[in-house]
Amino acid sequence: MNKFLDLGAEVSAALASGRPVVALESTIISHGMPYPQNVETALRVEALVRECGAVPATIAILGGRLKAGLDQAQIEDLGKKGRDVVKVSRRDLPRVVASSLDGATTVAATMIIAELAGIRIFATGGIGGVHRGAESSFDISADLDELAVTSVAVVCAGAKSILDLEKTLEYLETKGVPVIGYGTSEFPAFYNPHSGLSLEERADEPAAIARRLRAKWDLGLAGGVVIANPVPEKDAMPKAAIDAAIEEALGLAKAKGVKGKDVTPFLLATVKELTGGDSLESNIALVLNNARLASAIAVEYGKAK
Ligand code: PSU
Ligand code: MN
Repeated sequence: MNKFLDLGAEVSAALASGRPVVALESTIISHGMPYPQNVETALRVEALVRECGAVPATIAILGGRLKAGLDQAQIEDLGKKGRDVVKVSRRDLPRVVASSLDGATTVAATMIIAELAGIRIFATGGIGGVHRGAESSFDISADLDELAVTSVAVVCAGAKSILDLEKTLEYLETKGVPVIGYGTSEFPAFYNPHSGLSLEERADEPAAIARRLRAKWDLGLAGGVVIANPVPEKDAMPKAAIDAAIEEALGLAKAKGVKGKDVTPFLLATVKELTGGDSLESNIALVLNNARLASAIAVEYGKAK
């Protein structure tokens, strides 16, 4: 095992005996949702994964140690610190480890640590992507390049339309990353199941997804897979309301000159403010929905050997 990595006791036992494990990220806790809903959601997600027959492994960096499997007090602490914790993507990992800092891991960094731990399935809310205006800003999330090289399947509700979803899909195609719609042939737009962008790959059963993951990795094709799980209609936000909030948030980001790794947290927080509690409710519901699907895939992946 990697010398910087610590597995939680439950995670370690599950991996040793080949039982299903689902990785969970921590930037969604520190930067993605306000306290206390972030902690409540993280704990509900863990409980749901257990109910579904898998072991949750929330991933973060504490005192410079990579952690796969946090306890309740550690999750509570990350949630309370919120944006004071370093948001860690691939390039931040060495600094945070070498300086013994705490870090909340993005999709990219969570994938890296999950792969080091031997965890193949990961549930989150939304992935990063190609930002609108990327043709001049060059702002493309490191999550996409991570998906190209790190062999972990990411279950998400698509991506928020703070991003250019069409370019995001093009980029994933270029990088050889399969995008599988679960029960849909359309890429979901996070708060809403519809983006109007079609997907070539669809699967209607967790077992079918597990077989595709086996096929990819047994072919020696390293890299991730995006499993796009639409938010249930009952939990979706009306497209017009969310689009208006996103436009306003993008305008504010531009006016304030927000740059680099602060762009995504700024947009997420501003959209949340502008839409009140509704978007948070929707966000929580879709994360739970993704945890349920990821658990089912992890169970099937264990059988698909
Ligand atoms: N999108 C969301 N919620 C999130 C994030 C993105 O809807 O919490 C977080 C994830 O941790 C993701 C990161 O990996 O933001 C992407 O940040 P950036 O665009 O700076 O790569
Ligand atoms: Mn960026």
